[in-house]
Amino acid sequence: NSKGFIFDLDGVIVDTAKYHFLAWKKLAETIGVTFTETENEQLKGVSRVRSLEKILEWGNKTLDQDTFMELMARKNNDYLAYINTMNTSEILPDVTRVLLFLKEQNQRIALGSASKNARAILKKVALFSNFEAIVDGTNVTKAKPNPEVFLKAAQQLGINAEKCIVFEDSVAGIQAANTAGMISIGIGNKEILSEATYVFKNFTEMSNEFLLELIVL
Ligand code: B16
Ligand code: MG
Repeated sequence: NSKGFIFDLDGVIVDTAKYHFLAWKKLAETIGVTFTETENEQLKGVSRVRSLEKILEWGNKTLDQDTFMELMARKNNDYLAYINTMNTSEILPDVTRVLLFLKEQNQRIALGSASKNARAILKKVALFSNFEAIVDGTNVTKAKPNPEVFLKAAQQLGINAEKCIVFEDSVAGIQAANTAGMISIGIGNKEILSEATYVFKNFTEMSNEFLLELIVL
């Protein structure tokens, strides 16, 4: 009895949103746009291109295509400098316990992330080998809430969508999981993630008994 457990990366396994924030803030300042933590919240789960488009919208700016591409590259370089400092201490609480428990129960584990840097991040926090399948920003053409990322992950695992469970911190990601016909588990705020099948503040609140129920479901 094997289910497919699909994890989002940023906000579920690690908190890289703080590094995205620092890198986008620096970039926004160079073009005279203010960028706040509240705005950063709205970029969670959103692709790199769409993130810069939104920042420009908020700041009422337009850029030619070349400058747009150059700024995205600059942001990513700054972001990668932060990623380079990461180690296992940045794995969010109880993520490792959940991954090991699922593995022990012979469950299938995949990553479903919008980030093009997902593989690099997983390697920095030494979790790369825990994932049988990795679908990230380099493999998908349609961003969450489109279910493509999770459907591809299920396909790579060889598990039917209705036998998959998705852990997500963004509203768009929960919607993507629901549209894919998967069980969605929100990690974060109950009010914000109200469309999820279940919501937990973080993995420390999620017991092994609960995981077993998902497995036998
Ligand atoms: P990159 P997730 C997402 O990761 C982040 O939440 C989002 O803020 C970021 O813009 C996006 O990845 C793209 O990241 O610039 O590294 O390609 O939550 O889908 O794991
Ligand atoms: Mg996320």
